[in-house]
Amino acid sequence: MFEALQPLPQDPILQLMQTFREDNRPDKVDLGIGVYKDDAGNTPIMAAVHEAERRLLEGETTKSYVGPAGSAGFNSAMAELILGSNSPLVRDGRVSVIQTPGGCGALRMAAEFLRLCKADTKVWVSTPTWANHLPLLGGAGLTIREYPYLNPQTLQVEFGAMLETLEQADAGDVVLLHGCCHNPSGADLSLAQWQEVTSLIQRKGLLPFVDMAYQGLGEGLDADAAGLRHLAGAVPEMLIAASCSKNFGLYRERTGALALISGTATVNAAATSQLLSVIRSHYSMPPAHGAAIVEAILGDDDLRAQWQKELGGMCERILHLRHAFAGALSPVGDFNFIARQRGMFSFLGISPEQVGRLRKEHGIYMLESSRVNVAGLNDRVLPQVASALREVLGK
Ligand code: PLP
Ligand code: TYF
Repeated sequence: MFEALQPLPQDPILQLMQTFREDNRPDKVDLGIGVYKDDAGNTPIMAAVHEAERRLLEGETTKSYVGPAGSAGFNSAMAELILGSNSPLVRDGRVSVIQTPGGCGALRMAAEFLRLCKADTKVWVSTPTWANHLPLLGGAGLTIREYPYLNPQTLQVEFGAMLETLEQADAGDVVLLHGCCHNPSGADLSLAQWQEVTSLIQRKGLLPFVDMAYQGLGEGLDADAAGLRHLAGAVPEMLIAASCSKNFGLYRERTGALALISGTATVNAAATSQLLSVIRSHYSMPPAHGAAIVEAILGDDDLRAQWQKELGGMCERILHLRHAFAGALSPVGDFNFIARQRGMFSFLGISPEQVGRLRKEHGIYMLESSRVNVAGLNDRVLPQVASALREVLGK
């Protein structure tokens, strides 16, 4: 049965991570995979996470099963993190939050749930979007449609074209939006634009689905969720896939959550029971460790304050690097859009051939699309990257 199978290429992002590891040039620079890095190029465990783990190890008494929804304490802490404290949605029982294996688990379970709601569900995704959205959502049987988002010339949001295309969506279609720190472009909607999209979604009866993978890494925990919260306050139904991979640095622990918002508490109870049944038929229950860490941090004033301070430092470092990078590239061209964008990613807008030269001749790694992870920079390598880019662009 297996003999007919042909080998498939790896995920290009993970492949690039491996190629980078195997490169033994000492001055190589990794701007590829989206993991946060400190000035030394490391992705350290956050101190708050370390401390939470220490406490868990001491206090843990059982490894017995938790259940398909995961930990109730984690789920309510995540509801507050995503929707804000005192959310009327939580108070009215219109939202349930379910612990999932990473943001990917949330995206896939949401897709499976949507297919169960309506077998021929269409989901509109931005052009471009995170490459994994296609297998995660399309693989569950949803039909993928695209709306224009980033103008490839200006590398800015083409909002008019986005709205025009979404006008063509049918009632019941799903619209996937990036909560903040758009991957791969870093170009986010302003709050005024979120408000306009919200009106369109309401008027046309579309179902919003927000992927929130970088809360706290754009401008701050509340600022990054402002658009999402506006939307959640205005529509009857919504889905949110949240990830704790970046903002808690828990990548390999596979920690995330899926929020399901319904029109009434009664509808939400029934919908949640269906979602839990979908989960049971896929992996039964999520892994516990990462969620226990998040729960310990968010449930303790000191640990929470420490985590917020560390996350704030990461966010500030990225903002600093965005300005410094745009400045360092000013002799090469106008890269000021990088300073205006948010989160870890921006496109440089150079060709795959130029990307290849940067890697081969200068040991500078980025995705073929020219997406860079700004967090992979530091003040030391900025001049090196700027001069390599200058050479490759012939400036
Ligand atoms: N969504 C986006 C846009 C991402 O960039 C990522 C990942 O890194 C995720 C979702 C999910 O990440 P994870 O499954 O590691 O939580
Ligand atoms: O876009 C990125 O680089 C991150 C990390 O299969 C990532 O979202 C990349 C590939 C992948 C899972 C996570």
